[in-house]
Amino acid sequence: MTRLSARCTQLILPVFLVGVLPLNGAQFYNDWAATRFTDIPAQSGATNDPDGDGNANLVEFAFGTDPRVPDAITGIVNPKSGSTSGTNGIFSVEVLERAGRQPGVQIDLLLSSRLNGANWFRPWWLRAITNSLPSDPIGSVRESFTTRLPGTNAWFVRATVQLIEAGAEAAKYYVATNGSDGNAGTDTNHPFATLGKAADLANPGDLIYLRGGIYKSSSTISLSRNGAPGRSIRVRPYPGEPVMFDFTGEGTGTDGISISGDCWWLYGLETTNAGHNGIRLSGASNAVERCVVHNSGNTGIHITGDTNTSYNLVLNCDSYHNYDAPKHGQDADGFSAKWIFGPGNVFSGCRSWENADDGWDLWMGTNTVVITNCWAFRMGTNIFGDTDWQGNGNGFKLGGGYVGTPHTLVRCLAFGNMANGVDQNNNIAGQTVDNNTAWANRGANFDLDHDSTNAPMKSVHIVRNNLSIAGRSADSFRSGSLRTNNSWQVVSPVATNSDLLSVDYSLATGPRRDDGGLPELPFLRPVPTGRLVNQGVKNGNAYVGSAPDIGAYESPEW
Ligand SMILES: [Ca+2]
Ligand SMILES: [Ca+2]
Ligand SMILES: [Ca+2]
Ligand SMILES: [Ca+2]
Repeated sequence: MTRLSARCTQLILPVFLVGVLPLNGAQFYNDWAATRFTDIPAQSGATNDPDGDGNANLVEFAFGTDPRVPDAITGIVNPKSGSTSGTNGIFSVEVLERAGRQPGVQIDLLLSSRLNGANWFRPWWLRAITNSLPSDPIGSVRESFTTRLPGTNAWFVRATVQLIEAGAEAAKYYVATNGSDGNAGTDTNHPFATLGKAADLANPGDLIYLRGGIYKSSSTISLSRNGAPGRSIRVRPYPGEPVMFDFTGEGTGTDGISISGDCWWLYGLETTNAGHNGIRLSGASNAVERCVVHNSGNTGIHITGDTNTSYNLVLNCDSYHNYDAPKHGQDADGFSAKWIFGPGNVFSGCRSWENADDGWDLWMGTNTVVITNCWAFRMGTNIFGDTDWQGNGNGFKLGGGYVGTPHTLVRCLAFGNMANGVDQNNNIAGQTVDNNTAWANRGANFDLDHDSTNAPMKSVHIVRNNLSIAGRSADSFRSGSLRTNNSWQVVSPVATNSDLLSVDYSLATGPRRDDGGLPELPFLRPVPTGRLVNQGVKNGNAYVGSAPDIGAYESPEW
């Protein structure tokens, strides 16, 4: 633990917790050790401690100490600044990673105000790599962690280390840009050339590795076979080798990757220049995780099909610069679930920016979609030089076409969109809109009264704990909407930028955490102990402190 305060920056004792480990974490660590040492300790598991110095191999791996030699890990966690009075103190800690920043290892810092270690919590941390000092080992980096908390406490600091990437495992099929579909495809020296070839052979539980590089394809890659529950067919890059699919040359209306089968798990892929959707989902129980989809000719990641199109998860994906030139931007959304699909489809942890039309569009969707912890920003901006621009520019468009389906939008950010932040469109069912933050949209932040014909509603909107600041048009809601504990109801005078830690959105498109999570920024977070904290109504969503905060973020308490 390191004690952090301005008056007393005192190193007490470093304590490292080792996080959840993938099954083959030992191999990842062994690969590292093999390149650095002439021998690998007999106890080479990530949680083993063969030198008995109290630091598990994974910790020594993360911080660059020797797993074979007892060495106290000192000088790793260094308080840089703290404040002792007033509120909103800035606390900064620097972490020395002697062996450089290990890919796939998530280091987090926990704080407690008590020496006995009660009430550890993880605040948000703005992270930046800083220069190493002349006395640091060659190849080391220092990573700064900065947060803002009320300034009257001294904090004890400890680190957790979690292994995210586990290194290569044995795969059923290998694909490489220099491969051949005439190869056996079952080892890395005889890879296939196309993902489609492997996909046509895959069975439940199979892993397909893609070696790094750019895969060019002018036709749709179809994933039509089925995995099984608990035994998805996994498609992912070989560890440490970025993979891009470039669909340049596809015709308008031709998708990039089409998942019509069930139980596929696509992880860590990038697509560009698809003729139509970058990734289209029409099967069931599929996961698309940590994929980046951009410059598609229509919506980036799209769910549609039939009633079997259900329980798909789109997790921690980014979708940007998608644009349909023939219709001057009126169709291409970042993410969408449209027309016919079944229940259980979820978007979580995703970012959508600068797409031609909307961030999310649930146009005429026939079943409830949950969108949680997602960001939609700068939609509808004509960055494409289109002289007959038709893009809408809503952040979250919750349905349309007078189909009545209740959707759920929770803990999302909508900001800087050219039209509305959150928009009902012509959905005639009530929507659940809880704990969202809408800021500086060019239309209304919340327009849940968007229906020019005023068609009768099947149910009422539930609108709780939302934060609205600096929308250009007034927020509006269908009469009868159940509105509870929103910023405009509990804060007077109305909430302004001064209720926020930051309105600097410049890092919103920045890198994600190692675990795939959204970047942690001060942007749009409530001022600690400010007017938005603990002012929400308990609505079933997790919170800290005595009650939910207003908006998408919870201030930590201790
Ligand atoms: Ca050790
Ligand atoms: Ca050691
Ligand atoms: Ca749209
Ligand atoms: Ca709270």
